[in-house]
Amino acid sequence: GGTFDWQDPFHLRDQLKEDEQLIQDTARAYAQEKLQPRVVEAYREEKTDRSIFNEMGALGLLGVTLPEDYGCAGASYVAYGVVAREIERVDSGYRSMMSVQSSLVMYPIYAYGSEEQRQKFLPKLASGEFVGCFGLTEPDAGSDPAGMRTRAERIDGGYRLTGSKMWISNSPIADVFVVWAKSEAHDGAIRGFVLEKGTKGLSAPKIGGKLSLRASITGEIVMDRVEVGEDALLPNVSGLKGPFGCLNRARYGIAWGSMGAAEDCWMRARQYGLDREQFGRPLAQTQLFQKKLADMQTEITLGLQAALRVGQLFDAGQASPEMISLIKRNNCGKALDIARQARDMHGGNGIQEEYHVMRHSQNLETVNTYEGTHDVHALILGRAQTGLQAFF
Ligand code: TGC
Ligand code: FAD
Repeated sequence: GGTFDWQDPFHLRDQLKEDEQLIQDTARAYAQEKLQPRVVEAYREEKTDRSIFNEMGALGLLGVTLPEDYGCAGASYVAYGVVAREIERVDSGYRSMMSVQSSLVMYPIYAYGSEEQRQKFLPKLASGEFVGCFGLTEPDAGSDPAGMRTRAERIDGGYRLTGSKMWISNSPIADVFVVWAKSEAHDGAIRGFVLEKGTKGLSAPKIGGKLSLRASITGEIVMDRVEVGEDALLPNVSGLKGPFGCLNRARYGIAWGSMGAAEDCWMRARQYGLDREQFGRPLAQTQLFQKKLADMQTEITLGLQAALRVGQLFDAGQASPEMISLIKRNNCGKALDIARQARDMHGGNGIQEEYHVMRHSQNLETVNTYEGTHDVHALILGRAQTGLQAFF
């Protein structure tokens, strides 16, 4: 007969390869020892610590799937997933910082960029010397990025970009901006451009007042006739499949990461139930409490196993966007439910910062919305099984 480990019912750890286990250990130790002690204050004060990029870079956690030629670890997509899980166990905002840099900035420069662009940007993004951001969403184009207004006009020797991007993770502290625009020189096709901080007309004001993801800075990207050379264009992709190719990777990582946040809530709710007595017994000795713990354990176990399966298919070159929509949607939705339950199970203490569960719950509201909302992923899955487009 098999043994039952209540924390890891399907022995997920044993399903990882040895190097993936080592990367998990590195990420876990870093997250618990270096990120956990500062998250409460960072969240309360809405402060993003720039040095986190340098720290993650030094450990090889940025762009972990990209080749060693560019200063990266050359690891698997499964390894990328476990890194996301360990970082987000502390805070979704910290995972956001990592996943934007890795999947939305380094990946497109690697996959769609010229060799010069790769050499110029990737090693510095890998080490954390540069911070990157990804501008797709606009004030009037969120779920429907095809409706973007940002445009690139042809000028002598390059392009002039005009438009604004909204809700951009890392933008106020970014050195490198991967932005998507409709390019007049390419029949209006959506093309990617790599902009650099300090270019005339480029600014990135912070968006304040967020009640979610407060440890991760978010801003706009304003492009007021920003002039760049031909070398700013990402030469090797055209159309929405450019940004979507990046989103596939980030969404996949979020499917793992959201489970990390859920696990933290589950573990904390269990411990709280063991420690807290009401009516002469631990809360954990009541049927309702145990049912909630069983539901959490079940959803997390299934969600992680599904993420691992898609990761293995990713590494075999066989993952499809619909598989990723399925796990992004399910795992974010389930993680949000679990965090809200864990908050409830803590009673009044659950609203306090030192118990962490309400911060996770607030964060997961964003995670459920960005990278394609819960409902947008339902429509992607609905289209795939009916052949009918229900977006409009
Ligand atoms: P549609 O007609 O479906 O497709 C247009 C073209 O794109 C191709 N494509 C994909 N390619 C690769 N991977 C995918 N997942 C793809 N999905 C579509 C498609 O083949 C087609 O190519 P072509 O060559 O035939 O032109 O496009 P649509 O306009 O109908 O799109 C519909 C919809 C709703 C699915 C899509 O627009 C969507 O996913 N909307 C959600 C937008 C979104 O996810 N935004 C994310 C912004 S970035 C972000 O949130 C970062 S937060 C990260 C953090 O901080 O951690
Ligand atoms: P909308 O598209 O206006 O959606 C509003 C509601 O309408 C949702 O419930 C949605 O599901 C629903 N809806 C939309 N269309 C349909 C439909 N056809 N049928 C039924 N319901 C529909 N973007 C970037 O480009 N880069 C980033 O780094 C980035 N970081 C972010 C960080 C944070 C903290 C946040 C909050 C967002 C970030 N985003 C980023 C933007 C994010 O991707 C968008 O918020 C998201 O795609 C949703 O777009 P929207 O906010 O315009 O909502």
